[in-house]
Amino acid sequence: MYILLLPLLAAPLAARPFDSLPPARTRVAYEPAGRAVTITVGPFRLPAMGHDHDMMMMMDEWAEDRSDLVTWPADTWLQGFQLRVVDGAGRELSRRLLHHWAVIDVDRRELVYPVAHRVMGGGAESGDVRLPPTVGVPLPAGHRLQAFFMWHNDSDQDLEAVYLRLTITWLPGNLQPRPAPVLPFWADVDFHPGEGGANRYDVPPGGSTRVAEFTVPVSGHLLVLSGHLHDYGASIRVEDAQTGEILARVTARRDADGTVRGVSRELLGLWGPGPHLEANRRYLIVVVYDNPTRTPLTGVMGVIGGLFQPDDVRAWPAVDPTNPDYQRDLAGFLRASTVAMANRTRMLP
Ligand SMILES: [Cu+2]
Repeated sequence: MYILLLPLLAAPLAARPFDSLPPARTRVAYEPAGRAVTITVGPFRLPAMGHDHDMMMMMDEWAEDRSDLVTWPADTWLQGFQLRVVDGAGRELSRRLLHHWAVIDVDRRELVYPVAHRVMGGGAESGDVRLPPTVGVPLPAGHRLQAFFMWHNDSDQDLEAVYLRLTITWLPGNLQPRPAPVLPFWADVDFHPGEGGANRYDVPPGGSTRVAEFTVPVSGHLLVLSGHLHDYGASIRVEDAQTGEILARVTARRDADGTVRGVSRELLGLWGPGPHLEANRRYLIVVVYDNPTRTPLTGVMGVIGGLFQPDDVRAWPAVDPTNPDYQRDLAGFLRASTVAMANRTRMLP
């Protein structure tokens, strides 16, 4: 019986090696001595997409992969993270294989929106983060984290068995002197909770300036600001809506052909307290794109992200899981990742 079955099973597997990939798994390594937690998700199969960005968008339709929920193991201050893309042998691959990624904390709300807190994340162009030990992101035991990410293999080669490996470093929650609490935040110039991809817009020839208003529910200082822009992006600034005062600005680092290589990281709290945002006051996010081409740029994004130091962290509103935006946002993540995981051209379900 086994003798008969084995060749039958082995033949198609040998002919289609990608199909032999096991489904992506989440592994968590908690290393208290090293004050680190490493989350590994994979394997994923990444077919070559070439340089056709629109093609990726059509095929995957905002498909994001996800990790399982990870329950945080201890009362901590997060200090930083190191993100690596590795192959099955642990060899490092290009970070640019990840178009964007985020880890959400479903048990805390965002600063600007009543949705799950994006506790860390970035785009292909952003780097690792390491905070000075005088500040930390409070993360208590029991908070549930989940990673979501979009792969983008723009090389000419299919990649087999690719893993995302995220190492998070922390300090013990009872550390003295106590670090100042800081929380990552983000704001989107075109925010649509739960509608992945709806935050994209087009830029006509000549360029555009797009504006959105936002408020924060708790006062505090902007310590660090960076952002996410697509090619030909120029800058993003934060303004006081009433006075027009520019509180902060980040700029794109670009190649001569308009390719965005990075967005500046402004250390606003390095030499002073950083700009102060008041609870419930109106602010603007202003996104500037150039477009020297003769056709519209399609599907661009304008997102700021950074670190916020609340005047009183206890005033941070509790997460409200019954809030419709919270639910829409989370449902969007889960829907997008269900699409990704059902894509049989990439991996087995
Ligand atoms: Cu983007």
